[in-house]
Amino acid sequence: MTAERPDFLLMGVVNVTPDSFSDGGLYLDPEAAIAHAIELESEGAAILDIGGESTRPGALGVSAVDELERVIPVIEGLLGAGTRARISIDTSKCRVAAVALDAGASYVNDVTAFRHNPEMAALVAERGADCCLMHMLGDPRTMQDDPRYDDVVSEVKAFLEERMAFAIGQGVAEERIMLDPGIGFGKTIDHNLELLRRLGELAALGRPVVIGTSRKSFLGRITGSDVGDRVFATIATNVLAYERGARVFRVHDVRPVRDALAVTAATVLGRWPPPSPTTNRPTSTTTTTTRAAQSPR
Ligand code: HH2
Repeated sequence: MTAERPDFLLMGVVNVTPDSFSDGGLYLDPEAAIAHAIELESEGAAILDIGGESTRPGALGVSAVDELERVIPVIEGLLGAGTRARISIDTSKCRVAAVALDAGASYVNDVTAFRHNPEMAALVAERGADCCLMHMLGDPRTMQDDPRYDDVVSEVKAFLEERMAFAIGQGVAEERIMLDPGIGFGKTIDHNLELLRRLGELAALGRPVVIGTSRKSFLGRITGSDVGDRVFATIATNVLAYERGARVFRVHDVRPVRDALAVTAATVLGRWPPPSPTTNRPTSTTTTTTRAAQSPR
């Protein structure tokens, strides 16, 4: 046994929204969101992804003021509680990202890859923040209306290359960039499966690949499982994604995915690190059963 750290990171999802597809309304109260985030950190989340706007298909936009009212108390509360996890702000608005970075976030997760607010790239560069650039076809209102590609993997890869070049052109250091194929964002079930199957082609871009399959509707379509009962399917996709080169896993159910990936990584690498002190606190393995939102992803 060696004392090496795991070579993957878990990004715990903290949705401070009334309408997220799997946990909408559960963590709208800042105290509930902070407690949930602390729980996710204790289960092994190295990054806490705080979002104040749902991107589920058909979601209506939220103003920057409303988004800030939701996320800033949570970021401040977490830092006040002494979190050691990195705080990610899940937003496509430059203003929200700027205030979140001021409040102590150090990672910007933009599902529009700096297309919604191109000036966000310069902000990320100036602050020396890390960022995740994600692929989406269209926007959340329309993205699931008959999405089409000639070759989904090549097109997503070309998009991510172009967005990475844009970010670098705006001064973002290449080593600050992570890339995400955007599972469920303008993709059919077959598109999602092909992206997972050929994820190695995206990992070949040389930047850490982030993958977000957690509880998404294609898993429900394949298994018949309700949104609160998709942790097993989520694990299958994350294990496959790790094996194909993904290294950051955006999940709602941190503990079960952490255990699955620890064993996967140990098998692939032929060595196994012991759990770090922040990740070995015993917690319930029961996954949260949540109400299904109106629009499945
Ligand atoms: N998926 C969601 C939101 N943000 N960010 C990245 N980088 N990758 C993803 O796959 C991704 C993401 C959607 O999940 P969730 O936040 O649970 O739902 P909602 O958008 O309804 O709040």
